[in-house]
Amino acid sequence: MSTLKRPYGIAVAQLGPIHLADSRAAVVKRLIELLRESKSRGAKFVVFPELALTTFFPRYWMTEEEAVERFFERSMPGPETKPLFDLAAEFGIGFYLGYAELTPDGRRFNTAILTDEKAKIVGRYRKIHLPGHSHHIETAPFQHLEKKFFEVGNEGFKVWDALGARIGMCICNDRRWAETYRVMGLQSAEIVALGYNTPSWNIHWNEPPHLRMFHHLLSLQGNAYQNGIWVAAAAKCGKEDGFHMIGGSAIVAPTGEITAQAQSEEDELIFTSADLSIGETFREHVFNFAKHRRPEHYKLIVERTGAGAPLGTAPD
Ligand code: CDV
Repeated sequence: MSTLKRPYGIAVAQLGPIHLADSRAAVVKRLIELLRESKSRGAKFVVFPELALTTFFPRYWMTEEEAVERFFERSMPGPETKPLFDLAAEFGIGFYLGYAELTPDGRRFNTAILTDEKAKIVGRYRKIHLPGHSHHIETAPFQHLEKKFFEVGNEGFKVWDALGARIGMCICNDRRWAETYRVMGLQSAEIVALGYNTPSWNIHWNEPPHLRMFHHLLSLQGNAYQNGIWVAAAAKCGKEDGFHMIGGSAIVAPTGEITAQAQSEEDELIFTSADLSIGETFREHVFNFAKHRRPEHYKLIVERTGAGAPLGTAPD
């Protein structure tokens, strides 16, 4: 018998590389394999990566029309993804799945969905912190064209009562911003799910490569602790047609401790039998928001975007 107060099986399904030549059907087969393993481990919820159905295409310069034709989904589920939904419904497992969304009126978002036990889509998140640029950088070894191919998400950071927990979603670069988690923490999030594609080289500055993994884990761990939440983060990683991305998929407890971490840069399932009550303890004590937060002193957070002049004056 479990000694956990609120046991909850969380799986993270890391994906190894998806090459340009790989078909959607082949990728969905891999997702299904990972879903089967999630079932055998006892997961209630499995997290797949950002843009999980294709290669990380924002690295390539192309027109928006070409990108839409090759990499965007017009419906979810679509004919290729339906087998994943069917099996998830049979298993009674919910999932987070990232993909490039084309809306019926032609808008483009970097999106993740949340499904319930019947594989019904109950939540949608459209990426807000879009990194990169929209112009062609001739000198770079690859591009990061999220600002060209996607609009900034227009639905905010939300939390859903689903799958027996309060679940929030964000995508990749969002995980580096404290605001992402706090907005969900203020909606009593218990689990935050996210997928990512993080190139191991930064095309904008000469960042030492080892910092990529350090900052990834630091962001997950610090924000899990400061909000009393479980964070489940799924990478797409390894070398996609020669372009390397970091692995390090992880599940982090509200203590800030890593409870599971991927070892490879291939398809790999990691799992934690989480106790959701650990988060309750943190939210009742050190991070009891209602008791200790002082929003009257946080106004700059919503009034300013970039850093500006200091407010300090000499005391009377
Ligand atoms: N897909 C991403 O959002 N990647 C960014 C890279 C560009 C730094 C990330 O934050 O991992």
